[in-house]
Amino acid sequence: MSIEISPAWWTSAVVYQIYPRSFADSTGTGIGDLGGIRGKLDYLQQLGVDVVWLSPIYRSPQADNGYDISDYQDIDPLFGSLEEFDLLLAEAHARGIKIVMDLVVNHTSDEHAWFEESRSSLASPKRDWYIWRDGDGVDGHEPNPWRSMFGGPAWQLDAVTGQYYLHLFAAKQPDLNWENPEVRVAVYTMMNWWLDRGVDGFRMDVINLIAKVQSDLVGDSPGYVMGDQVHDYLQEMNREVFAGRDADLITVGETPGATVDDAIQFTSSDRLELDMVFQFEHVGLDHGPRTKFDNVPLKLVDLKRSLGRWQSGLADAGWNSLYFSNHDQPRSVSRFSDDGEFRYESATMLAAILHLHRGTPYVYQGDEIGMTNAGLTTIEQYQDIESLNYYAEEVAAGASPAAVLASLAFRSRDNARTPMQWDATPLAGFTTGTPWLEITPNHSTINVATDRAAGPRSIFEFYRRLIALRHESTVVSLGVFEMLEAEHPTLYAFTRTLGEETLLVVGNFSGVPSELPLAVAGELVIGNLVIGNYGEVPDIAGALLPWEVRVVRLR
Ligand code: TEU
Repeated sequence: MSIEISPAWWTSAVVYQIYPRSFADSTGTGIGDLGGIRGKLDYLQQLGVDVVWLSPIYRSPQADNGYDISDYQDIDPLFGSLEEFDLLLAEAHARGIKIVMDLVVNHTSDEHAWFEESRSSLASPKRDWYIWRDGDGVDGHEPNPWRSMFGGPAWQLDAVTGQYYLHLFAAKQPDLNWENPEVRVAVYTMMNWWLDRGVDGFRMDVINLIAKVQSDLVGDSPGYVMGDQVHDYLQEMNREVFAGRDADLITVGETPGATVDDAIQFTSSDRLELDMVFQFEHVGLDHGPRTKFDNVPLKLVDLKRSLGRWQSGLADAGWNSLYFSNHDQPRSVSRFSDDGEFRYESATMLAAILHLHRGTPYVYQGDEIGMTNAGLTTIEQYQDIESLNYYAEEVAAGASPAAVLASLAFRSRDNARTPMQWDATPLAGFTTGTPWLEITPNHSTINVATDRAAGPRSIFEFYRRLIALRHESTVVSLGVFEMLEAEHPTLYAFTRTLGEETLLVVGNFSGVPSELPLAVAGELVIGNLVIGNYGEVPDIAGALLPWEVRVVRLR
């Protein structure tokens, strides 16, 4: 007798990421807030998303826009209060939208009470909650040569005790010591507190970095930090936090550097760790060898090879999360396609390609109206700590400011963090105050109101249809993925098959018509159009038009 196991709900769900400080400001501070989000719940319901992931809203000195938390069990006054959060949760739930919190537990803020206690003396009961070492007496005296992801050494000398603490990110983000069971209990207790309050899951910031390779913490080994204990910790977390209520939750781990094999371990359902992870391979393909700011052109065959490997690697063994953008990445329409003449076609083609892979798609706020990179030209316009540190380091090392600014204009995280463009009015309907980061001037034409009035050329409407398609169609949520034409330089083509049903998806990653290989062309003629960004095209067999995408049902 075979037992039917029904697929997890998040296989047919779509997640929408909100970067709260840039979404909607209800108080005129120039910074988005919870009231602003509440005011846009109808908008999100119209789009049809199932889950909203909120980037951090906890109390924080905001050294890294909230990814530096000083109190895990409070809301930063910039964004509102716990009472307001409860309202948001209730109003989202009433619309069938789940709320996922960002869980940042690789590190805290240096202003968290735990760290203040830890740094106070060698004998502090919380000394061992963070990672303290003596200097090694050579070079810069840091315990080892690890570099912070935001530039400079990953170790900060603390005058109080003369020891160094580890910070993989900014000096204001000291790393917690997960080896210490008290730390783990404190984190699990906090997570349970949020779940008891009604939240529906967690997006876990750099969760693969919590387990340091202890032998690397001394000496000068290159030390990429993903110790095997990470799996023990996540299984323990699962037992202590998710057990008994995991069927309704969603957990996604952010795992820079994770391989397909790592991801299988994190997401295979029998291991009881995470539902899915954000892998980074495909968003590193256009990085130069030295830093992510060395921009190299992306080859479509590389993107297909990478995403194709993840599709086949996790097919029966795990689950993918699907993303082209988030608050750390450039805007996808500017990065991968044409954000000018063919912006509508580009944005919708990218969306269709992404959403029709097997996995859970993530929509980053503004992508659903085709928002573009920011176009910043002076360093004074930037706010992001990573961008500012990079600029200072490079210019100090002799680079030309103009060249560094050109790299930032393409790659900086601020490209995705500009305020949401709601309408064409001077402050884009985002705020009545002074926006914390400049509003992109193109908001006069690229905004929600204009897009939604665009009838058949509304990007929002295209997203809405893609999301609805995932809800209605099990071939979209569960179908087997097969890449076609892997070596074709401009076409991205694949099928999804479940039982008797097959969908064919073909996108043109170029601004000129792409001739179709015969096999694909023949199939396109036979199939019925499910969704496309040029409407019903008469010349369906010949070529794909610039940035065109067609999805057809073959059987
Ligand atoms: O990001 C971790 C990460 O590895 C990168 O994406 C990082 O943001 C950076 O771009 C490296 O060049 C997470 C958060 O998403 C990010 O916003 C935080 O700054 C970071 O962790 C620290 O919490």
